[in-house]
Amino acid sequence: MAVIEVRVPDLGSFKDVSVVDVLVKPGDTVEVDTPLATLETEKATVDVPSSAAGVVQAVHIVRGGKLNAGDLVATLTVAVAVAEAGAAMAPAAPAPVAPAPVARATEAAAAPVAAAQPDAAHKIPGGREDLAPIEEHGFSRAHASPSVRLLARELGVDLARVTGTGVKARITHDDVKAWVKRSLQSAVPGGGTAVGGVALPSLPVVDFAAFGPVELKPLTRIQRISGPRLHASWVNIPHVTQFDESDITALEEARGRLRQQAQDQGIKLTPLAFIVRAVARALAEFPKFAASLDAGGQNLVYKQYCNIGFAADTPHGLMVPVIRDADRKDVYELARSLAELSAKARAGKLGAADMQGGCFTISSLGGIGGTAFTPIINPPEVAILGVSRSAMKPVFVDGAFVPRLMLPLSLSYDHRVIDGAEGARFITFLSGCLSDPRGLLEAVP
Ligand code: CAO
Repeated sequence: MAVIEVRVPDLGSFKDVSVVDVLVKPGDTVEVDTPLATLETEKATVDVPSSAAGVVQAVHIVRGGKLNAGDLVATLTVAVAVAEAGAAMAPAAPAPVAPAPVARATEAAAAPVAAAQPDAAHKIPGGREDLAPIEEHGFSRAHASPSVRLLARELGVDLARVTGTGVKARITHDDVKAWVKRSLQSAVPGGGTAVGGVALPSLPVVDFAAFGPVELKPLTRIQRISGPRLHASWVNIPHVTQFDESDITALEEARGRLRQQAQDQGIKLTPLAFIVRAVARALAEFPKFAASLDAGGQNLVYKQYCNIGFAADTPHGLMVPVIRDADRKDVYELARSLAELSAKARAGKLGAADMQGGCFTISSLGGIGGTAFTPIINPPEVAILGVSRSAMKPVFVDGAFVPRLMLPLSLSYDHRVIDGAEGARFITFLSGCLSDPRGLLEAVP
């Protein structure tokens, strides 16, 4: 028996190359060309193949370390004849970077198949290929050339999951591309499609019962319908949320004066009626916020009507009834519509027509609490206003702090349609409308 050294082969112009994986440990039996380690240059990953068959005596590198051509990778105990044959190749003349990561054919053929059975956490219903993070050990053992490895890294494909169709099951460029194509074409959980041509990674499946007793309760029917819609909005629309605070001290004084009078007519005049009125005015000033993208995403559809939806919290789940022609209603009529539609929503009596045709949505959590939130746009609309609970705050006015009632506003908009400056202008205008109740109390022409 003799001991031979396996060193880093010629790396061309690359220096300080990273060790991304160490594939053997002392005691392992290796054959000629068994990969001992995987190195990653700026351009490709390459395996350091064993120059002889034998048993690994010691490994001299660590994962994450840096290596240069000629550095010692491992020492092997080999039969004397092998040592003599291999001596010419050892340290003085390192094996050429035979670029090829020369995994044994049998092993390489088996690896992708075994790895192609991901664990439960990576399995997605519907047979979608999962863009799970690359698992380096399996990746480095896959039978593929450096250029295929580079392509796979660029596309985020774990080669261990790809079945090779080349000679001796070698993974080809086309195999990687076909895998990505399958991944993009297949459906995502919940029955949707891959988003914007990109399949979403899956979330881990957790066995909660392993940590204690649990109880299973189904989502409500409305949650099952609205969940995928909210998800689609969240992942399809680039949301920006713009915050502001409106001084509604004067508005609340006016509302206080009118409240009893409204109540006598059976109307509950909450701040929301004024907010709907102010939003209708802001939409008239900034019609883009009531527009929608057409199906091709190349044109904006401007609407000649102003229907405003509002989120209603009901025992069955979140519903969004729509107030038709909100711009043609005064605050009393708006308050009446709000009350009627929310009662209908809570009784589960809204028809489809009550929830269609909205141009813009308001989600008011002001009756409950909170200081701000980031509402999710209700497609095909392009903006939504979140309203939080008003609070007395010290505001610096004319050289002194004075107590003012401030209403927090959160405007989310679709950044494909609305620029940040427009978002800021809209919310500033809206905030100004709410600060001056005279405009909101005017009779509607
Ligand atoms: N700041 C302070 N107080 C407020 C307020 C605000 N921004 N908005 C409402 N209030 C007050 C009201 O004046 C009322 O007080 P009084 O009973 O003393 O008069 C109280 O809060 C309750 O108001 P309300 O909820 O009955 O009426 P509303 O017009 O404000 O809201 C509705 C109606 C249907 C929007 C509301 O009941 C609701 O369902 N809100 C939840 C919406 C929701 O879930 N959004 C989240 C969607 S995303 O998951």
